[in-house]
Amino acid sequence: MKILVTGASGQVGSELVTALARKYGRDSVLACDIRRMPDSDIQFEEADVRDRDGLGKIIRDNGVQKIFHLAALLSASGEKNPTLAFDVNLLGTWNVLTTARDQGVKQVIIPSTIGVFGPDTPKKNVPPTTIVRPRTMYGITKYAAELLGDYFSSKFSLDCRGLRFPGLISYLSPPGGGTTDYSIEMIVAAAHQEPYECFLREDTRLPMMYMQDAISSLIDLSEADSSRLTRRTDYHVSSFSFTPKELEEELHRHFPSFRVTYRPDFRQEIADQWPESLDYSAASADWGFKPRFDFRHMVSDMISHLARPKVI
Ligand code: AKB
Repeated sequence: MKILVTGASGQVGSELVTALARKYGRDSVLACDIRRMPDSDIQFEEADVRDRDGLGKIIRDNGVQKIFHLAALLSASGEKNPTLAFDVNLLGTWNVLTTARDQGVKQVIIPSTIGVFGPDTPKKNVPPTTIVRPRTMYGITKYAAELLGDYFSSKFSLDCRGLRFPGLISYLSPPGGGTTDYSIEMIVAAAHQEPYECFLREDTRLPMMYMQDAISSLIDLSEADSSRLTRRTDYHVSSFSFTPKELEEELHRHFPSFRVTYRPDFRQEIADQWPESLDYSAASADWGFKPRFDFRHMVSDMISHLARPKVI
């Protein structure tokens, strides 16, 4: 089976491609993105999801049967360039779904995000079915992508599945253009023994997850027995929630001289619309979702991969 990953050079894509190659064999994976993946020996095709013909050719020529559609602009980039976010996130998803339908692809997995929530959404332990009125271009396009996935599943029997990710924390590939990116930047700064200026207020509590758990959740959802699924494109997954101040304090345990200053910018308004925590019981009940990393374990694992030896 050939598995296509769009957005393969991004923060999630680059790690998903490696995990899929390990699980199903290198020849089963085809990576595509607008920019080449650094240091990878996985088959790669340069592709822009806005180009339906180019995408169609890649899917046809390679006999693709499953797609992980990760290409997307994140929340902060989406507010800076709403037209590009609309084109990549929404038209790109339309192109992937229509091409998948027309070429008999078996399954499409589309990650979504807590960005679909808006200021009217309850804040704590939010279940998948709740008030969803996003006010960012990222949220609007990702929510529409969830609905398109539902539509293609029921109308054309295309097996579309998806989950709403919280902020994702990882050390291998840098994130780009997200609101939860502060968490990675803060850990990297501490590990490199540099001060950090945080672009969110110190009391902004958001749900988060370590990348290893995010990658497992994508693969587990894709492999789950369809007869057990009670939802399609909006399973919640999450591991823990914390504020910038709590992360700073945890980092102090490892680096007592670490200093953070707070200077909220336009991303504060985005974060203020998102919930503090998610109810992921449907994912646990339907396909056994269970995160392995808690907050402390995530921080110490990040540091073990990032810390530079101290120069004396
Ligand atoms: C972002 O901050 O935009 C993303 C997300 C929560 O989807 N990390």
